[in-house]
Amino acid sequence: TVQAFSEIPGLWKNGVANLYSFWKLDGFKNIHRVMLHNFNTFGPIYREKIGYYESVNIIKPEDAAILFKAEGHYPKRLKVEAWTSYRDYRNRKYGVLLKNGEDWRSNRVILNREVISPKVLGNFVPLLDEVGQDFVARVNKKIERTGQGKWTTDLSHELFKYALESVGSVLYGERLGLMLDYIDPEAQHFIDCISLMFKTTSPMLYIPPGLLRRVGAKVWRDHVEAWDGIFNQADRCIQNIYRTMRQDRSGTYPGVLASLLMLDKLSIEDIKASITELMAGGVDTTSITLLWTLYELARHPDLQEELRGEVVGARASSQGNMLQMLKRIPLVKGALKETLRLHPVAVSLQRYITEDIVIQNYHIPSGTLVQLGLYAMGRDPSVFRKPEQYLPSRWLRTENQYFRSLGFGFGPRQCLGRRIAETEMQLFLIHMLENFRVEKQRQVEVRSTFELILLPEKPILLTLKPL
Ligand code: HEM
Ligand code: 2DC
Repeated sequence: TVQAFSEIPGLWKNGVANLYSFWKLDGFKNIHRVMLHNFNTFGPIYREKIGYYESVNIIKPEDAAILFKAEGHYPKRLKVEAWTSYRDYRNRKYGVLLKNGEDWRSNRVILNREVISPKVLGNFVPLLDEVGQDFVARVNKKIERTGQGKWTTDLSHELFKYALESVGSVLYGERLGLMLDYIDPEAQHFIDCISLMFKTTSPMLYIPPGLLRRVGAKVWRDHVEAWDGIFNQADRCIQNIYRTMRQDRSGTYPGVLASLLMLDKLSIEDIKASITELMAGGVDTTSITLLWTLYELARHPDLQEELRGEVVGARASSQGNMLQMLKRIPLVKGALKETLRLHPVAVSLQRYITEDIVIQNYHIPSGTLVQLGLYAMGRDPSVFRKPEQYLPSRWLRTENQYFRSLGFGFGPRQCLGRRIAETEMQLFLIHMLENFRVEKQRQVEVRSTFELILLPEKPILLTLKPL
């Protein structure tokens, strides 16, 4: 017989007390390890209440399948109140990231066609490939300048620029110029604002932003400043395209923004809101995933050679056709999935379920917030054998992948930037593997820290050498 909702193990009776012990454990920065610990204590399902937010947590792929079957027509994630509070405060529209219900769906359907449908890949690839080539040229220049035939650095700053240049080129159909020596200080400010925005969001997951605003707390003020910087820069880019739209550039792909404006199916305000979200969502996510991937390849030199072999072979057999080449690099794609397994951007996926479900023999009523612990699942030995090992081959066709590859979320509410992210990251690895060997000094393992997204807790130093 099915057990009652109230029988689910966990600490969910006293939100304030739990918030206190969470804070004492430094849980704000360790949410991923706290979740892992909770699964070890309570088993594959537990209930929790921290501050004002209550959820049921699950970890198994089979249970994820049940969760996503109950997400309904308008899937809804945990509401990040810091983000909605800012928009309300400044009277700015929600884009797809924050919309819900029919308003979300109607916007999302139109955006899907321009941003994630397979037909747009052909438009994105040449743009993203050019950015990849420019990154290689930039690294070569840096190596030359050291006079040592190699370059040792914390690549994160370069990767942020690469990511912004990439997403900018597909959104606006033109280059921002971030692969040059002297970059627009406003673009650098935009990058800094995104990091600050994420960092100031995490405490507000547990302490209501409305309260912090009333007491004039610094996190709230910093958060507003960060979003202001993000919106100002995005507005400048959008205005720039809007002004030059009439210029005849027949034949060339004009970018996502111009395509949406010409399509004329969304209001300009809706377009602006979602383009801003895409631009802001496209920086830290892919750059950090690429940094972790280079880190893993540096730790596994033999694997790095194997991937290089695959890339060289794919280049030869596709004769300069990049779309073809992208179909011939299964191990590179496996490496990216493996990175997201061990170092996911999102600690969890969440949905408010729209029907009653049974998970691990417990009844869960419709309306409950259910979280899949993505970080914990990636490290669960009953889901991935030898989970501590970085093995891209576990993602080859022959392996069981049922509800295991969820780094970008699932279903109609999955990551809208997924195609851009995947293509941009694959092209990056192709170019890097074709041109450089990546090495690192011996050092203890780098762990993750939670700043809304998971980030390396300390700088990762890598050495790049020309082949
Ligand atoms: C949503 C992951 C890159 C824009 C999401 C979600 C995840 C995610 C897990 C929530 C999905 C769900 O609830 O099912 C990632 C990862 C990335 C990445 C791992 C790179 C490695 C990007 C990029 C962009 C972007 C490059 C923009 C170009 C968005 C947007 C949403 C979203 C707009 C909200 C979609 C909606 O609510 O309809 N992402 N993302 N992401 N992501 Fe990404
Ligand atoms: C953070 O408990 C932990 O892709 C919370 O590109 C639950 C939660 C809710 C929403 C998640 C968030 C977590 C992590 C960051 C995500 C976000 C949804 C979208 C966002 C996964 C897991 C991200 C990084 C977007 C950001 C776009 C943007 C304009 C800021």
